[in-house]
Amino acid sequence: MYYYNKAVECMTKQEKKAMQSERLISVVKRVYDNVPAYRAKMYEIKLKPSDIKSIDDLYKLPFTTKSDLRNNYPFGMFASPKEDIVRLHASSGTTGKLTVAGYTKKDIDDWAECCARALAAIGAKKGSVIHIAYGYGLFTGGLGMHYGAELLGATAVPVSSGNTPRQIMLMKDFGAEVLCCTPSYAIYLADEIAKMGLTPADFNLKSGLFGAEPWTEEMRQEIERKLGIKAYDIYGLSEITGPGVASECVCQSGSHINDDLFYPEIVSVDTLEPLPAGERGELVFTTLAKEGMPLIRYRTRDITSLSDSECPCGRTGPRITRIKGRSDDMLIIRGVNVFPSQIESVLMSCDGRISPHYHITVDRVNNLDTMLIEVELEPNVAFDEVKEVEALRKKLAGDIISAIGVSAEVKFVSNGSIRRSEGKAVRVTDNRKFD
Ligand code: DLL
Repeated sequence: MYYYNKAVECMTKQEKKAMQSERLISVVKRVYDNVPAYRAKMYEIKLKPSDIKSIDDLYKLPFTTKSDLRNNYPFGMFASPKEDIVRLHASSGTTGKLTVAGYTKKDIDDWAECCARALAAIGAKKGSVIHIAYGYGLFTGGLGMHYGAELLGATAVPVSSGNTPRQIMLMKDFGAEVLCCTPSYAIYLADEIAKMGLTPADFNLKSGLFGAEPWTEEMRQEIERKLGIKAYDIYGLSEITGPGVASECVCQSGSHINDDLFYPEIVSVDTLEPLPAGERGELVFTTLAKEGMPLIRYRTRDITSLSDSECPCGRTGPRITRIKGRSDDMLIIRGVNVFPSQIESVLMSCDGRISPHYHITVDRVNNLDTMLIEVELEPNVAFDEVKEVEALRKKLAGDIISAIGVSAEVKFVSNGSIRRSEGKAVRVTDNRKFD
């Protein structure tokens, strides 16, 4: 096992709690003194910073949502003077205004450490070549991993996204050991590598840190098989910091949260009451050490559960299970909640001939919700007879009903017709009008 900062990553629960309590007291004071929006929220519920005496008092504090960020666009949530902000990032999301994040020098250092921890946890070290194909720019993926790689002493290759043939050439020629990109782009890269007549043996790749979008266990197996590597999950969001809020170790049993910096809660989506470990709900974070834009009980909208069972790696922080999807990209189809990731699981476990390239279109015809799943078959799949294709299509449709309780029309589409993405894949088109 390898750690970047073992003292913190393997700290006892009591030591961690003392650290978290001390940090919470200080961050609450910081936002109360410097962010009018927080002072107003606390004033409304008659809460003073002195009422927060330990991490156990967290539940007394109000939640923060994306609307708070939007209402205070662009810099209204900052708790540091403008001249101390050394970096801005922003995330577009799928709707509305950008949400902006501001970082002080110390925030950038802490974030770099999170990414260094993530890389170290999967075996990267000084000298490892890290191919960073996350976008560089306002999106946090590229620069986040970049600073982490450099802090670790590894060799960062800042390829950014796009120009796939060049990516493949550089990965091969520079001897990349770790690939960092979205899981959907990893599959795309793998398919392009195969098309070029290359195999995993032509590369020096050992592992990948994949995140920025929901993916499934089946997708992990597919990436591992096609690229001949170990595929690990990395989670984060720009409001909290960027990649590295949590990430997997070699045990592949959930992402360890850097809870010395980001305190997690899981709350019920309906009641917002905190839920115990193991129960699925919305992930909420309180930043414990951020200066630029500290956030208190920030509702991520990501649906997951916490696990505090022991991990063989020795890290003591709680882990999040794979993100199931977002409460706001959850589809409600004929009254049933459906996450695109559930459909992906079915597609990928039904038959080895189905590719991970799919698109879901939801519509409303005569007041009834309909769902069309267009999916490509693996390249070079040949059927002897048309009825075989039809049988596979029927099997898939049957598996979907049994798994999610909603029927869908399944259509096999020609290879390459599903739009490929170099960043976050767009999996769903919802044509229903709700207003
Ligand atoms: O996606 C940061 C990031 C970059 C994470 C590179 C990992 C790797 P945003 O653009 O602000 O930041 O989007 C954050 O993406 O709330 C989740 O809904 C989703 N997301 C991020 N990582 C994962 C993951 C970056 N591993 C939003 N699994 C989050 C599932 C993820 N969803």
